[in-house]
Amino acid sequence: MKIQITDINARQILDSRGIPTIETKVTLNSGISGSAAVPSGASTGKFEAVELRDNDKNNFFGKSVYKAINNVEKNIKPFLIGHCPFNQKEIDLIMLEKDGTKNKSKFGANAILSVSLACARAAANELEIPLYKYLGGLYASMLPIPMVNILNGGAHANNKLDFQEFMIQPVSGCNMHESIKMAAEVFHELKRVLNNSGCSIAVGDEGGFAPNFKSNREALEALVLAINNAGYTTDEIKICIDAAASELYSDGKYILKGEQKELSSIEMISYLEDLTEKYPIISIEDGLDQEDFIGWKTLTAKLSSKCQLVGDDLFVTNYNRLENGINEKLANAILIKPNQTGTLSETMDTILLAQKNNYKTVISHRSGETTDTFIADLSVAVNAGQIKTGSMSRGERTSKYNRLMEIENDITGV
Ligand code: 2PG
Ligand code: MG
Repeated sequence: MKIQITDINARQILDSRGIPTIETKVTLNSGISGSAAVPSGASTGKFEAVELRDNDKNNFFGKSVYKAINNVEKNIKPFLIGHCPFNQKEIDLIMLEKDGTKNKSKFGANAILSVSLACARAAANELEIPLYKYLGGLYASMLPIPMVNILNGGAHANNKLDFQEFMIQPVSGCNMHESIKMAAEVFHELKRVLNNSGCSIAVGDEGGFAPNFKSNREALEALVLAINNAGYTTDEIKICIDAAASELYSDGKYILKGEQKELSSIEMISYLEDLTEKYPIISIEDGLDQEDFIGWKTLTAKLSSKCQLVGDDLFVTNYNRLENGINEKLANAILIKPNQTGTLSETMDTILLAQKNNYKTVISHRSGETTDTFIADLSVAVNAGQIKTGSMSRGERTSKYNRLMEIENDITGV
């Protein structure tokens, strides 16, 4: 029997912030199906593919996604019925052609991605193999090192912390189970540190604590203390930050409100350099604004030998933007978020381009997530090396860690 797509259905669900998003189910003629739900960002890059919302003020303050759902069922489904789910590229291409825009604004990247990912899931289910094996084949074997975001600031919390994410990376963890154990222990130790100093232990959007620290340094001090209190050294567990600097940039200045600083691009670079000298920071994401290309060039020239410099808003998982970054020597790593580009095929192409050019790849969640674990499988499928998927709390974050441990068991046969 030739396997074909026979039905595609989409529905509106809620993401982890209580905002509507889209979940799509692709059904095959065998009766097998696959579903996927799409996440949503808060600190979105200017050049991301368009997330289509209804803008109807009477419906979830304009955030409902019925237009995207309608596009899946009326404008995408008719062209995919009868197609083979194993031809991922062909399926994605059909959607791109029918949408016809550069930024997927006609159908919405949320609509298109939900079909793209659900199609891959249906295909894996049809073959009765795990998603990571379907996507990555025989060579999909490397579990990523997690970057665990245990202190939230910026657009992800209502505190005064300027930087968005303070993450720990258990670099000495010899496998996923151990890395998760190490990170979880530091997370709990940080809770104790905060409690003891009378700080709030409420969590932000990505499950990290969101105390009212006034400076980035205060946050970094707390992380080092928690790492040590948990019985680890800063050689075993390192720190990664996401400055999300596009959010701080205004009229050519980086505004650090909490620290009452206004920095030029060069001053911001010195500020970051100074932090890397004082703290065990091994990775800085979006240290500068998405269009501060001259700054990025200088930052990369200065810091790339000792620090991973990750482009998130800078590259938005976009092949052309990454290609330009490689040519211009901007950053040395890329954050990969499938919903920034809108199809699985384009996500894979961007990852391959990065890997061919020795740019490190970090597969990433969004701040508005669902319990969908697609990115966990993707990170193993492409041997990404690293994953960023939030803290050791909140189900939409831990679902990915739990899936990674399941994959590890599957690979090692334990
Ligand atoms: C980021 C992401 C995920 P958002 O900036 O890296 O942590 O945040 O989804 O809000 O863009
Ligand atoms: Mg980021």
